[in-house]
Parts: sequence; structure tokens; C-alpha cells
Amino acid sequence: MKNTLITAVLACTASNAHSGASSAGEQEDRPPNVVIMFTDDQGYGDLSCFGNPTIHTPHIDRMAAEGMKLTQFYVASPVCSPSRAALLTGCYPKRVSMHEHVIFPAYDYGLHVDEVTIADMLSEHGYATGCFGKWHLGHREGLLPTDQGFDVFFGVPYSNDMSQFHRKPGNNYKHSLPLMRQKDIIEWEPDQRLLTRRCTEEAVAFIDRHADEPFFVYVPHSMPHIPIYASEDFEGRSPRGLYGDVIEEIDWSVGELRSALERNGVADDTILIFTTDNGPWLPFKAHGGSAGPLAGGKGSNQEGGQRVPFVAWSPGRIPPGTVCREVATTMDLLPTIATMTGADIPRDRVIDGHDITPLLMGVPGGVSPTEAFLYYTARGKLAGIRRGKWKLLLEPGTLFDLEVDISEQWNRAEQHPDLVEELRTEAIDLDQKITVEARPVLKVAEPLWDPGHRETDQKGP
Ligand SMILES: [Ca+2]
Repeated sequence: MKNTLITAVLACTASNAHSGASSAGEQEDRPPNVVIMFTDDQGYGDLSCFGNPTIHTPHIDRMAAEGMKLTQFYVASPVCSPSRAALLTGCYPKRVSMHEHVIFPAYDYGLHVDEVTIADMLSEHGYATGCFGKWHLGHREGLLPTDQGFDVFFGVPYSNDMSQFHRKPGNNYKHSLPLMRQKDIIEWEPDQRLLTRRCTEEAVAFIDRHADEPFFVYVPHSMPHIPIYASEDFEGRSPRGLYGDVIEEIDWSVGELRSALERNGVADDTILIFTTDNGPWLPFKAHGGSAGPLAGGKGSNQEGGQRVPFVAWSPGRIPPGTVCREVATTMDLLPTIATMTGADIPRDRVIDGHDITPLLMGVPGGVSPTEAFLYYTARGKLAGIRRGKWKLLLEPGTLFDLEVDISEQWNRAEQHPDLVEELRTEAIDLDQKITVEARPVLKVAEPLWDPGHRETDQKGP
């Protein structure tokens, strides 16, 4: 059965595979820098290189033209915190007990400090590490980026809506949005029009400071999560409206990071990745994004909730102008980065992700190492499984051929009852194993700041 499914998976398209192989086997003195841009709630259809007709993203398009697009790339949850936990640990959110929805300001837990993040792994390997943007994996003592392998943190600890959109008359909601540098709050309710620009400038300055050593730069922009804001330079530019302006400013951010790499002469020593944490937030209509041809959005286990745009660029490593149609996930990034940098992957624990270096290098005939991918709801309940081209959602028991039917329109369950039962059993078995093996979160009793602080502070825009 497995062989049948593997052969059913389409092979990678690698039109220039030879050019990517040149440095793959060479041991350079310096391991490559890693830059990951991880936007918030951006849809599969929100980049021009992924088909958007009105949003203009020339910098990301150029990354794709000179690098690789992955068209079947998944995040491990349709919401923020679990998705971020999976990216940074290479594990299903449930394995690290971060699966039960997102972290709110009053929550007393976060990703356990004993987990090995990509930042921990690269820090151990001699990298300078910085996080510039939205964290959202816990914000009490011991849970912040500087506790999880990052030398530097500049940004917001949780979502940008977790003060103004939750503070309504009569609901007693007192939490504010802090802007932080390391563990210090430098502003309450920062001007959100400037968040993308300021995080970009901090990341660029970090690259300038650390260009002489290997570095890991993680840029989880808080945009385009609602409430959306663009700076004056971008507001009113896009025919798509403010949402388009926000994406175009994020695209500018990609260009700034790339310029910093080139200015410092390290572009050829860097792997630059652009992707997003979950699908678009559709109820917000024009202020939410588009999943393009995919059904559903943020919070959904339809493809629009978890399949996201992915572009990787690394001159001399990743073959230019290529498209990989294999299944891959954010959980694959930790083991892949370990391979590409020579860092030690954690061996004392289970990691769910797989090394996709051969896919990114465009090795001809490369196939996905993911035999089965589990879908979980926003609240962490097992929702379904993808194996090969087939996707089963346990409730309501729909079966889709995702390579023929990307929009999940034609339920094939009645034609394939045996396959439905086989996939259901496999999903439940895999989930039970993860449940039994799950590692704990870290609970911290004392908050770092008084949640009611903001009442005397400045208002946001
Ligand atoms: Ca998100």
C-alpha cells in the first residue's frame, strides 16, 4: 500500500537541479545563515507568485523566481500558538502540549523551556539568534524568546488584537499590548502602523551586527493578523485595499532583509524562507486574506486553514525557478535546517518532522518523506489525515483526492469505504501514540507585569 501511495505522489519539478547541487556536498568553512519570515494569518492566495491578481509582491516573487515554491506546504495547526510551537520544535503541537488553541494574555503557561527550538539548536551550533515580531508561545518568566534560544527579542508577546479588539464595554478586559525588547516592556500599545517597519529595521540591524558570524533571524511579523495596519508609505497603494497595503509592506520587508544580506556579502551563505502561520481570517472579509483556490481559512481543517504559501531562496543551494509539489510541513524545517547547517538535531526525543533537504535542493525524483500528516482542530482535537493524495476528515467523514480536487468539492468516501476505514484507523492510532508520548508545557505562577497596567497609558492608533 505504501509503495502505491508513494508512486501516486507527483515528483518534484526541478528544472535546474544541477545548479543547486554545486554547494550541497561542499563543506564550507561557515555554515549557512538561516532567515525565516513567518507572517500571521496570510492566505495561500495572497502573493502574486501564488496567483493573486491585485497584490503586488515583487520581492517575494523574485525570491520564487530565483528559488523554489512549495505548493503543498502545511502548518501543523490552523491557529497561531500551536502552529508556532510546531515550526520551532519540529513536533506536532500535541506532542509538546501546545495544541489547545492560542495563548491569551492571562494564560499561565507556554512552550516548555526544555523543548529544543530551532534557535536553541543553532545557538548551540555557534549562531547568533534573533526574533523580531510576534512570539505567542508564552510570556511569563522563562517562556519568552530569550528563554528559548534567542539572544535577542524585539516585538510583541501575543496577538496584536489582544487588547483593543477584546476590550469592549462591560467585559472587564484589562490586558494591553506591550512592545518588548528582551524581557523589558518598552512601550504599551505601540503604534501598530509601524510594527512591520520597526521589526524589519531591528532585524536588518541584527544582520548588520552579526554578518561576520553565522546567524538565525526569525521574523514572525504580527501582520496581517487583524487589526491590520500599514505605515504611511504603504497605505493606499494597493487596489486590494488596506490588506493589500499590509502585504506589500511585508514584501518590502523581505526586500530589506535581502538587501541586508547582499550588502553584507552573505546572500550566498544564507537560506531565506518565507511562509505563514495559518490561513486567512475569512470572517473579516476585506481585512482578511484569501486562500485562493482552497476552501476554508484560519481555524478550519479545510486546506485553506493549513496549506500556506512557501518560498525558499538560497543562491547556489536551492535551484532557481523551481516548484516542488511534494507534501512538506513546518515541522520539517528543524530537521532540514539541522542537515543544511550541520547542527545537531535533538536525539533524546521524538521529532515529528522530516529532513526535506533533497526536495529543497531539487534532487530529481525526490519524494515527500511525510507518509501521513495529521490535521488537528484549533482546539487540538484530531480532525483528519492526509496520506499520499488522499485526505480524510473524520467529521463528517469526507474523503478528498487533493491532487485532483484542491478545493475539496467532491467527497469520494462512498466510492472508497475501505480506504476511509483504513485512514480513520491510522489517524486514531498515530494520534494515540502522540498523546501517550506527549511532553508537558511549562506553567509559571507569577505574571511578569500587571495586566491592568494600561489603564493609565497611552492609546494606540
Ligand atoms: Ca495566525
